[in-house]
Amino acid sequence: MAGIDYTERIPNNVSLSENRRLQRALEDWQPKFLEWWKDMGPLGFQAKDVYLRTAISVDAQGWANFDYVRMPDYRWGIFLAEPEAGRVVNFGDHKGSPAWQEVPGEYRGVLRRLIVTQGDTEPASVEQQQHLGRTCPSLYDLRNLFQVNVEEGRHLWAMVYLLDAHFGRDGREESEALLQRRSGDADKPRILGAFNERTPDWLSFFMFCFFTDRDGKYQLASLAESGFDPLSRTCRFMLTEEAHHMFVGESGVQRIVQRTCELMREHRTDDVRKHGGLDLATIQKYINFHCSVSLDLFGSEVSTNAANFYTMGLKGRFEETKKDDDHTLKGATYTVADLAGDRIGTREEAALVSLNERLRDDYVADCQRGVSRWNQVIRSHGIDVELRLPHRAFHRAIGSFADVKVAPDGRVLSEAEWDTRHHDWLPTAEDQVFVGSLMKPVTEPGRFASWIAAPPRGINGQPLEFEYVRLG
Ligand code: BYC
Repeated sequence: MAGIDYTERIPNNVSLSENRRLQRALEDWQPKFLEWWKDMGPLGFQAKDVYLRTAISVDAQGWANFDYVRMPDYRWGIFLAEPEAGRVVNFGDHKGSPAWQEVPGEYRGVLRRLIVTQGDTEPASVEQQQHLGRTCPSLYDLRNLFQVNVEEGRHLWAMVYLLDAHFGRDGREESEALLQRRSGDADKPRILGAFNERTPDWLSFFMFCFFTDRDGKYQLASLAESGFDPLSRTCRFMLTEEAHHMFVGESGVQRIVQRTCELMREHRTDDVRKHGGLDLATIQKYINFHCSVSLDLFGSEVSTNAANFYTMGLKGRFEETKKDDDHTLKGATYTVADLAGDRIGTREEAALVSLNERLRDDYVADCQRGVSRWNQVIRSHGIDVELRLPHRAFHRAIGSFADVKVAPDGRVLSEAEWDTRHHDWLPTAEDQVFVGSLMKPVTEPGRFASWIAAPPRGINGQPLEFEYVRLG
């Protein structure tokens, strides 16, 4: 079961050939996906050989195979984690009942919406990153970008499989619509805010992988707890791939910070811009932006949707089964951030409606661990600056703080104060032009752009000079 059948047109470990109807639906969708990939996937590199990993098994050990592949030939397919014998619904009103193998009729609409929302983010991120290959800081980074892109493509396949296998005609229509919406398009935008933002440069890309892919980790982990077993198994396997995306983000920013510190020491100045580096103040502004738009992805602090998803047994908490409580949360409370007059404080709320905020808390703690590792690099250079996560109420568009102006340190501001100060906290047009000016492609094997340090090691034991993408 763990092995993946690559002899079929659509690689899979779900015995697709035994379900002719589903096989036909997916084979009908496959050329449309490839059409979309050709239009919206990485621009200018479709015919190049890229050193990519492909899943060959869903076992924890040895699931990946590395080889040169042209991206349109990547074997996108359908991989579910192994079934767990006797799995039950672990939370909500159906706690203790056998996990569902088919969609419970009464939850069909809600479940479809959750799967479509998850699925929509995957092609969106590929669209957002479409232009980046042209300005890569190294072949190593170029390869990592493409690895992330093909895996987001596979995550789209994962959601399309669920829609086609379990939602009949509606599911097939949703699968088509996933290929029709476009990131940032005024008429047919992607569903969630962060996925309509631009990713114009590599600093944004690394920040996106650190902050926005990490939302992916927490959302997928909550969906992996689902009582709808096919969703749970799909998300469990997706999480193994998501880890690499966050590695790309965290290590990418870390290498930028390292290079910045080296330049600061060498030239005895904070202003490393004139020496071809990214100053820490600019890096902080990008943190503020990407963190705040990613915090929005968790939804409102108080949400009846979230309570319903939980009570229905469709979306759990992060590490639900490791928690030691009644897993129904009836009568329980949780502390949520709250605006009281001109200050931000906290208040107790029913735990069920606070589930988005709870997941956001888990997420913020995880982000903080990464930022602390960046700060260790700064400290190791003897530099007295700390990067910080902005306050959770800063620059929010969703939830309790959408209508207030708040500084990164959590102070509530007047509109006038915000107007005069926000340029200090968020990337300005000028900052973006400067960052853009550094984005010159570096494509000689083993070389890296002026603004980013080399990584400590290559991919899959290969040296840094390895030709990760064959451009010749
Ligand atoms: N932008 O009660 P509310 C990933 C809507 S990332 C626009 O506040 P709820 C990845 C909401 O849809 C993970 N709209 O929130 C990363 C609702 O609309 P309706 C993606 C938003 O429903 C990088 C209304 O506001 N996965 O995988 O509790 C690269 C009120 O909703 C936003 C998921 O998100 C927003 N930011 O929670 C590639 C998991 N926030 O229904 C991939 C599935 C809220 O009134 N989704 N709204 O029309 C969910 O669990 C939930 O839909 C959300 C929102 C957590 C997103």
